[in-house]
Amino acid sequence: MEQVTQPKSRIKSHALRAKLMPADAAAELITPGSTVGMSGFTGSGYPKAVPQALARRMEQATAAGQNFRLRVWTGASTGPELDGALARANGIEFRLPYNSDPIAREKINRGEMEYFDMHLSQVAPMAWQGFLGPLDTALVEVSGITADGALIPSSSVGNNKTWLDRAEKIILEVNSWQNPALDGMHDIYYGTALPPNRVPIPLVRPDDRIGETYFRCDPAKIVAIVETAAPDRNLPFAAPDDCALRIAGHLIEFFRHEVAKGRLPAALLPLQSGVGNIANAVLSGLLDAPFENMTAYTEVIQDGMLDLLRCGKLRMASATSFSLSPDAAAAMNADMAAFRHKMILRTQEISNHPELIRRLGCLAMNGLIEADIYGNVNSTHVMGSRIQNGIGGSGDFARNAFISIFMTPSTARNGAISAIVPQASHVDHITQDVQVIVTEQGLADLRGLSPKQRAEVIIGNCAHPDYRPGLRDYYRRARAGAYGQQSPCLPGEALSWHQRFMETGSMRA
Ligand code: 0RQ
Repeated sequence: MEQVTQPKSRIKSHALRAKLMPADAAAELITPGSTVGMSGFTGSGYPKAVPQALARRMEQATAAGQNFRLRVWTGASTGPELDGALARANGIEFRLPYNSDPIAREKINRGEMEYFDMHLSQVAPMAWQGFLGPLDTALVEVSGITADGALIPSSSVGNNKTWLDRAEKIILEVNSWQNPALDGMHDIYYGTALPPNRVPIPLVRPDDRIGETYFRCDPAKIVAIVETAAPDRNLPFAAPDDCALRIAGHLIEFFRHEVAKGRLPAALLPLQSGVGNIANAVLSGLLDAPFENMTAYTEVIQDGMLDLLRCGKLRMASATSFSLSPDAAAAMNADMAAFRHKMILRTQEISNHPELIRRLGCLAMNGLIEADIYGNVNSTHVMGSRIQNGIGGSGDFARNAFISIFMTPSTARNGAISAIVPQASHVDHITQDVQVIVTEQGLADLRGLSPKQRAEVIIGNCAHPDYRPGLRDYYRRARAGAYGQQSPCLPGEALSWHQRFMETGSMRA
């Protein structure tokens, strides 16, 4: 008989190997209506087999006229095998804290799924405070288990520490696709507490290590372990288009100016960069910029950051997750020895901690859906009611950054929508938390400006020329007819552009 060699197991603990089972059997241990804390942050480190087994159970339940739905907590967005599969099976009753899955988005916007969109730094503390209810099961992907039962984290850390601590029972997926060199890269801090017992977090530089490399885990709580060998699924980035390049150009020029004025050091300050094509274009733009020895204190390490690390311009990056295109992930995995000492993955309550962001003085760069002429920013709701993704970490960073920057093309949907509007249809970041707005048209430096001064600069520098006359006309009439002159507005008209879009498909008059 042909001899089959077993791949070397990533589970070094003999006691825990006894808990190995197929994904379908593990999914049987999760009861309908329960709350499951899953790993996953952007398309990294999420469980890939058990959620699909759960989705099959959910579909069978539906076919039998029964209901099988779960309350799902994660780190942030996950992949199609988790959010996509469960949402398609109509299996998510409630979801927190950030979602970018299109099927789940559709369910939320149809009112078929409850979604608690919250600051990412607040998920773990709220779970500990008990505000979110009990956690029945932690379903967490790890990249290995040591001989003494410690868990080697995967390509994202997210809220896993909290899920493992809080859950009544634990199901692990051990994914041998993950690079073994992840071992040693993580920094899991166990010093957080609830008031009145909180103490300062001893991190003063982005490269400080303040915790442990593994998750602690009570082996008695582990009820199942499933082995997988499946890739993380992040989407590829588009090559930066002209618009993204122009936004990047304005921002880099601004940084040069701030360095020249002595307001930023030559190495800048720790960078935080949101996800998406524009953020990635800015990072790519930094490749040719004159800043050396930069650092990043951010949520996600994306393609552009990897390039900066590779050429040495970025000295190190601290995050809670990778968010790499398939090509970049393959390139990193092939060259992990060169990268692993330059990267630290932390829990998201530390990567996004307001205390640390304020102390380090991060330069926060995030995307927006729309900004109004006074600088209030909507990051989440299209036309004020339809969720796009969620606030993610943008609020954690924007309020506490050294400079809080928001970036966007000046129009959306082929010019039918202006990203600069008379009044934001929903506000995630109040004007006080927004210091710079950048579009391909230009950059508005709002620091030290009153609302009326802000309006002049935002309309003049950021709005698309097609929409400037309309914005100026509205602002002029608001100056003439508003109830007060601090932030002049005409309440009956302020959202008329959005109304026009909903009626005609365009904001154009
Ligand atoms: O819709 O995909 O249907 O075409 O919004 O817009 O231009 O591709 O931009 O990918 O950078 O996303 C704010 C959503 C921007 C993102 C947001 C529509 C547009 C398109 C996407 P389609 P783009 P981006 C750390 C930081 C909150 C979380 C955050 C985000 C889609 O940056 O989710 O910052 N931010 N996290 O058509 C109507 C407008 C629109 C609009 C864009 N004015 N009106 N639709 N769109 N502007 C990361 C984490 O926390 C994990």
